[in-house]
Amino acid sequence: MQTTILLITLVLMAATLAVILRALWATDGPPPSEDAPKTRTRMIWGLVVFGVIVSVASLREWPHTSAGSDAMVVKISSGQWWWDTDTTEIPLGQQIEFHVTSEDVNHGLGIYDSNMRLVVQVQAMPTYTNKVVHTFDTPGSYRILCMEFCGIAHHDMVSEFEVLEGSS
Ligand SMILES: [Cu+2]
Repeated sequence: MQTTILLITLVLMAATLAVILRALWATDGPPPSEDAPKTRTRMIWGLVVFGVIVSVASLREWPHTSAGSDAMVVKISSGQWWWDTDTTEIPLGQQIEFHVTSEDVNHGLGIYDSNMRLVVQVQAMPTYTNKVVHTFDTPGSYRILCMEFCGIAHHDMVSEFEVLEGSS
């Protein structure tokens, strides 16, 4: 998936660069000053360097999508209007890779801590399994709420699990 996003971004960057080059080398308009070619070249290289820096900074492996080999997989399926998790106890400090899907319509998985602060979110989509990685560093009760209006009992899509110290 990351590779696909990277390739799409590079293609779009190339298209953007082509448009910029076309605009810079357009022959319409007032005659250019003598140092215009130098300025143009500097602008082009500046844009290329800027684009590469932005791409590298924003598209390298995202921490919430790359699980280590020792990550614990927790499967969560959903439907109108329920969540089904394959465990209700998650070990503290253990990297968790949530595999999230839906059996009917789109839902939004939101995991909230005991202060109702959102700590993880990902879309639950039919016929597709989204993955999101998180390591819980605070023990306690966590709630799963639906973040996308999915019908009359959307507000009832609530589930809970515990993050426990010393369990595995
Ligand atoms: Cu919902």
